[in-house]
Amino acid sequence: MLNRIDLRGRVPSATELRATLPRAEIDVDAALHQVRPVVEAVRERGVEAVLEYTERFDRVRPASVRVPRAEIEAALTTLDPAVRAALEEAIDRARKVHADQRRTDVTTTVVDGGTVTERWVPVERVGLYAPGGLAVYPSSVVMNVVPAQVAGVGSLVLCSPPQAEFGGRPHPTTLAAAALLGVDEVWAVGGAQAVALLAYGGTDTDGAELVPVDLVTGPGNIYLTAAKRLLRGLIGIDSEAGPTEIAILADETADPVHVAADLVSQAEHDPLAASVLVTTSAELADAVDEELTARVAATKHTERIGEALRGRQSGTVLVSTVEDGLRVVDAYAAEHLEIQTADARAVAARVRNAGAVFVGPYAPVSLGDYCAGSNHVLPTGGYARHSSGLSVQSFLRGIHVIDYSEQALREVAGKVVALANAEDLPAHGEAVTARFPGGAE
Ligand code: HSO
Ligand code: ZN
Repeated sequence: MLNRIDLRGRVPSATELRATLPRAEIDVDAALHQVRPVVEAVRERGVEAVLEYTERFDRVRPASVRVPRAEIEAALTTLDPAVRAALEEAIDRARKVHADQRRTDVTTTVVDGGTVTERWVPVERVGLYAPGGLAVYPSSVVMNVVPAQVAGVGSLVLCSPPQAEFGGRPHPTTLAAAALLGVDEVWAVGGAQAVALLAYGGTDTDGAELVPVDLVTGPGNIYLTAAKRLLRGLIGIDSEAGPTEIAILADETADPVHVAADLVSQAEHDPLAASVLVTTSAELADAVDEELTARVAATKHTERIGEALRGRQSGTVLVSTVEDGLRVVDAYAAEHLEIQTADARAVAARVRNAGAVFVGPYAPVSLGDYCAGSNHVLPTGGYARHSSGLSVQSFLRGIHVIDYSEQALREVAGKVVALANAEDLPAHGEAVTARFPGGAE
């Protein structure tokens, strides 16, 4: 089922590997010209334009875009108790992990009387996006809201596309997740319109105001991503999200049933999702292929999973050693990387590039998608080479606070003047010497 690339005997350089390894080609720039008029229209005409595009793209025209608070609360009454318990567990675990990861302010005494403090300050107002589309993503509400709340973000607004079958409101499970998290501002708007509305603000049909946000986070389709790219600067954004990816580094000790089940699980998201197996064992690769055929036929979303697994973005890479496998997965820089080898912990510790690493046979990616406590908004498309997933840090800014006494400045005045003159910026030096009319020394 999976395309095979045989790199046994010779592992190419990282640059060559990047060109060889399977990856979906997502051309965000190509979507920009479709998104630009949408963003412009929302800037000029606000909610009126939002409703026009909602009607066109979501095939529904809600009476208002803001979801009344009572409706958010009401979503809890129809929520399946087992799903409620699971969401609560997911929230608790995510809070526990993210709370431990909040940075604390650090003050460094550089010299007597001279300190620099890094103060971590939360972004004031944040727009979080939870996609609709092929699946419903209440878990993504959790993964966006929890780190923002732990960071101390004062004002949160959630956007999610309206669903025709729910009267133009976001999916009730998405609303229920918002209620459980204490988010009371939800707007039923999706795609590029959502990002534009969050960036520019707007007034709803009933007069409710959407106050513009400072930062937008959360995954979405290519149009949402294009809108984020267009509006970046006016607003901050998290890393751009492409189709989801799983890579598994496995040796002959891996169980082909686990490997196949995990490859299928992420292929379930999208026909463009990538499932990549990197293995030292041709026997395992064969067994996984066989298992995939049976699993894909037996599971619910056969069609899109089959498309994802057969797509050029998915495949099996054969390597001679786990060492070579590590070079391959580092070059690929997967959103999710599972290590299913002997001594998985030691192998995992050597990984350099991945959005998240799942260690050993009992840490499947779907655990991380919901209930590990880790965040599931992760860098895709090789972005793991330079970016991290969503975290408390994504919602904080580090402000350096410089506090020097007269004496501390006096001691270093000559050095500032020397550097200022070296850059031919003498007024910089004069800003220091002006404070010491009798001379600094
Ligand atoms: N695997 C997705 C997250 C997700 N899975 C949400 C299920 N629901 C991207 O990390
Ligand atoms: Zn998933």
